[in-house]
Amino acid sequence: MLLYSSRMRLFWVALSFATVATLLVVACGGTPTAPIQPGPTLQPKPSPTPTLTPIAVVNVKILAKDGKYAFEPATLKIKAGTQVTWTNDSVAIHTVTSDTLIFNTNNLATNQVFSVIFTRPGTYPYYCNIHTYMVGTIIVTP
Ligand SMILES: [Cu+2]
Repeated sequence: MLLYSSRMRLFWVALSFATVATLLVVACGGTPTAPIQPGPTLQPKPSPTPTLTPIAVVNVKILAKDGKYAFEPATLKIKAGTQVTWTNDSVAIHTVTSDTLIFNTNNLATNQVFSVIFTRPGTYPYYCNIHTYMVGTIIVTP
């Protein structure tokens, strides 16, 4: 009698394990019952921003200096609304890449230019993605 009851308990234990295992398989491999989440809705394309007219244009040269490439001037203080134009005056390829990626260029070949109009006061550090020692900062005051 004791043996039978013990076997019965084993049976039930085994059965419940089997049930749990079945549920797990269904949970893992079955089709999800939750509705499929729709992908992010497409945002309407923003209308083109009106062309800003800068209050001034300041140039930064990308050049070779003391055997290294550099942004010249490396630190530039400007008023909000000023356009900064970088010109690659070296024979190498460079980028002008914001640390926070608010602006970034493709590779700038010799004599290629890149411009940004800075409208918001703040400090904007940037670097060259090819020569990461090349760094610069634009400081924009109100
Ligand atoms: Cu560079």
